[in-house]
Amino acid sequence: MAGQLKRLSEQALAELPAGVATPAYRLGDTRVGIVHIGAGAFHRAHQAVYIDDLLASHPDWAICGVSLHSTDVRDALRPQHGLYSLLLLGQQTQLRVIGSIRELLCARDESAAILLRLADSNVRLVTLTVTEKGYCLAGQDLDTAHPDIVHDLAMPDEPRSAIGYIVAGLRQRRKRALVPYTVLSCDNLAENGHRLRRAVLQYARRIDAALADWIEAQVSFPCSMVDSITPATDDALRDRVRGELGCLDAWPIQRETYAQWVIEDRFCNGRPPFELAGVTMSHDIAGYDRAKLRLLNGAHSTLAYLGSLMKLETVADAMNQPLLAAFVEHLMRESIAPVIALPASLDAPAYIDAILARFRNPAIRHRLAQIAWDGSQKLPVRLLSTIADALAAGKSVAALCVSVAAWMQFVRRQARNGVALVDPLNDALTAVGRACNGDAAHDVDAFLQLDAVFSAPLSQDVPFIHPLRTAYAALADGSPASVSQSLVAAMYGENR
Ligand code: CS2
Repeated sequence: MAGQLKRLSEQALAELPAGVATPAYRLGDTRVGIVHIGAGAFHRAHQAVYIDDLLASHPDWAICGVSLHSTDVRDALRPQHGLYSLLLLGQQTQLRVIGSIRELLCARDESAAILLRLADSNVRLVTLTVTEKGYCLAGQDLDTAHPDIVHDLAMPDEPRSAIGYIVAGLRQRRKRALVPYTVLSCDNLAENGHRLRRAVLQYARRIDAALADWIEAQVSFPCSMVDSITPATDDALRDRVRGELGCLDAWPIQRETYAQWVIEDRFCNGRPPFELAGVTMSHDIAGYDRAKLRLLNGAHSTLAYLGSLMKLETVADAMNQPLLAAFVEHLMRESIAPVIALPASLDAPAYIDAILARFRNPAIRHRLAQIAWDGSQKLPVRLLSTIADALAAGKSVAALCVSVAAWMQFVRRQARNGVALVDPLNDALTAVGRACNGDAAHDVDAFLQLDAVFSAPLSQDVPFIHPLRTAYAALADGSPASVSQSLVAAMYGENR
């Protein structure tokens, strides 16, 4: 029974069942060299695992995991000495205990300790997974009206935002004549390093122009591409891990076996030997980034909205619907791959095959509702940029418009049912959703007014608006029958 089980801890490691992989190093032999902002499940399932692979031979790169808002991760993992279990789901499953997060801090009540860490000369790298909205951007620029940015500009020594912390740390290092740290975005955003650099510089310039000049000259912000499907923790996982571990882990996580990390090799203060852990170091990651965001994530969001309209629960459920599976395959092969610039070395058909197989992974229950979160932030990078490229190339956007229209119908349905969206634009989206009356021209135009999602010229582009209205009308009430009809129409229309 749970009540009688010991908690996962450093002492418990020696007693774990033989099949459970444990850290290949003594926790006490490592030293914090990385501060990671946003210690959520994705970080723990991805970057922290690569670092876990390195610590036995390179103990100076352990992680201090920072949460900006919630104390949950810290409170769950601190009593476990930062240890947590990761269930890898593939043809065979593997349970592994990860030890690379050696310190956990929460900004809510440990701000001073975080700032101290950022000023620690042993820390040479700051990494981030704060999701699209954590960058506080309006378009390409820093959103200076964002409440956290307004707060941080007024009180730069007591920051709330990731940008505020990065700059507060760099400010202290400059004052103490320390070498700055590299700032590495690990978020699923196109050109993540460039965006982050721009936001940091715009913020720093408002505080201290000389500081901004120093950051501009001294700090590197490499881009990176991250990939691994990581379904949220659920009770089934907790139960399974408890059974296999024989002790209690307050927050186990899970992911598919597959993982990829491509990092631009531009570091201003040394770096872990990432290659040894299977990371691809590159000087041009834009192509990899585009392939991943536009193909995998574009298809994922498409399945999330169409599948939710059809009242399906998981990605695998959606892939079990032959028409839906055929549609996302068509979308990737015919509508996305031909219009985006992919890396020369990438075998696009094989990459798409692999994505389809990953979506079908029967070992994973990846809820569509989780992928549907934050649509207003995801749509521009995952789908709208491809639509802009297709239009520029004079190609049909009919199938891509089905994906966008499905999001609109999803928003409309949630608003009608009084269900709040997990989305920073929830209020604006719900207002638009409530004002929809089912007339495609009226409803689509109302959505297109949302500048934060649809910027000009796309929002005024007739070759986009016309098929979008058609797709929206075809999805009608979002019933499985109307969804199926609209998929057939879009595929047929594109093949003509
Ligand atoms: C998903 C991603 O939730 C989502 O929006 O599309 O988290 C996806 O699983 C990862 O990007 C895969 O690397």
